Amino acid sequence: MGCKDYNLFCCCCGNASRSKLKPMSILLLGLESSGKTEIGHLIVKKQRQNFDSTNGVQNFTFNNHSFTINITEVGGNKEMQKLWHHYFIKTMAIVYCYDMSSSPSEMENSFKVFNTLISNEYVRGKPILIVGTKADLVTYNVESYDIENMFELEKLANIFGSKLKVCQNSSLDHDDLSSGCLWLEDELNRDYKCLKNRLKLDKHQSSKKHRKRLSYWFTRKKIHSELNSSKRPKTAPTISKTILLYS
Ligand SMILES: Nc1nc2c(ncn2[C@@H]2O[C@H](COP(=O)(O)OP(=O)(O)OP(=O)(O)O)[C@@H](O)[C@H]2O)c(=O)[nH]1
Ligand SMILES: [Mg+2]
Repeated sequence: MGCKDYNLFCCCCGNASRSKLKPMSILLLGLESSGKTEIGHLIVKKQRQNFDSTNGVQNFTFNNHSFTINITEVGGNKEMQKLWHHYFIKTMAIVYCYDMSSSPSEMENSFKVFNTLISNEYVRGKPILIVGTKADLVTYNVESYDIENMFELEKLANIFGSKLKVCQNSSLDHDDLSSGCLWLEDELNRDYKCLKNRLKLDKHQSSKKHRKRLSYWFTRKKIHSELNSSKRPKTAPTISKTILLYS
């Protein structure tokens, strides 16, 4: 299915009306300067105009015969990384970029961040495409399976129930990125209904948690004001015990 072009999703197979297109959301993450914006432009086949670092969020939208694909890149600097988790709940899949030309310690850091990402409750079980970028700047030969072995990616995928694929991209050759994208397309097509239901369930769970936190906070506030308003006997339970009894 799909063409052998480097588009994430084939755009040559039909002209379904926009209203019938199903939404598909993908999150594009990676450390600062790992090549996310470059990959976003390659996927949607757009010429990059701006080479600034992404200090915020950037969207790439693309339609194929049955889906409208919304790729959201969130900046990779330390401050932006703190915001990544806000986007997990709405995403069906992740494209994670790491810079193949970076030093071993930077690479290690990149996969440390990846470990935290894949273990998040709203990411577990979702398909992830890992893209090694800037392969043209690497002088030695590194294969995707070297990265899989080095960072024990298969083990991680099994623990957290996510399907993983590693591919590489260079400014000169996009074939491997293309096959990675076709893999992701297949995964999303196959599991579309499940992923849709998963997003609904996660949204429901998260608002339930939020309501619980709010009600706990209000109870605490109410009890505190009641307790502070009257003189308490020495034998009365401590404030924290009283809150526990009430909540
Ligand atoms: N040689 C080479 N340079 C690349 C490649 N991919 C990205 N770059 C360059 O690396 C720099 C950083 O790439 P970006 O795509 O902006 O990185 P980013 O991950 O979006 O960075 P932030 O938005 O700051 O988190 C840019 O100057 C790109 O032109 C590549 O495959 N080869
Ligand atoms: Mg960017």
